[in-house]
Amino acid sequence: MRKPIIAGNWKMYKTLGEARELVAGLLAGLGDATDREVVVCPPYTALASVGEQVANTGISLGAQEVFYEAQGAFTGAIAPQMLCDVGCRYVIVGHSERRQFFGDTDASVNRKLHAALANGLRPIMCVGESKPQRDAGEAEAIVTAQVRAGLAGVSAAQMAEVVIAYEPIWAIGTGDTATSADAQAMHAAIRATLAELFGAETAQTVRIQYGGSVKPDNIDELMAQPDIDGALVGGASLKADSFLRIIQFQ
Ligand code: G2H
Repeated sequence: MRKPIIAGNWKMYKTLGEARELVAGLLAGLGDATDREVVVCPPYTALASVGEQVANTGISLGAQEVFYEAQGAFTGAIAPQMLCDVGCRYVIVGHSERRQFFGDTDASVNRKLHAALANGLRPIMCVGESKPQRDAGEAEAIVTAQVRAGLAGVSAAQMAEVVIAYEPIWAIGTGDTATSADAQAMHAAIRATLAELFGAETAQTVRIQYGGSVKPDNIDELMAQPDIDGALVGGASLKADSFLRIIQFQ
């Protein structure tokens, strides 16, 4: 009942030409499967171009970040309506790299999530623990607290538009993936938290992606877990062949 969602987070990679080439490769190999959703999240500079390229295809457009104000003197920031204007359907909020390098907090992530929802964008809210936190046995407490804080003030009805991405920080870009059992355990804990917040029925409908060194050779095992509903893919989404293989998980 939860449609799997595979999203590529290109991070700070791809010029316009490179972006067009990658999307052309994806469109050529995508086929017409309708049982899974595919999203690409290029850097801001390529959003409009990729937006035109994927219009009316099986690929949806997402942004990697958004600011919570509608407009104003906020140098360097991008507003939700600007993302809608270039065809975005999704936006990532609270990626650990934004928390680490750009000052995002649970409170700012929550404001961005609300701004996205208010403008018809579907937020992909990232949560995840660091290695020291995991080693200290605090992973579940940290992650579920991030879920509660990031979703503060959101209604059960709005959760139909929200995707959560569990990305253990120690697995990001390192080649270390959480074992599928560890990932499943955290996804189940996140779903239990959603059940507390919004009721069991709503919790069963929310899609929870795994992210952190997802690759063609680990996607099938991850997707076989009952509470893993998709993947947020960084490095392996930068080449058409590897991203297509991930999209075609068994
Ligand atoms: C985690 C992920 C994408 P990677 O940041 O969000 O990146 O797959 O390169 O670990």
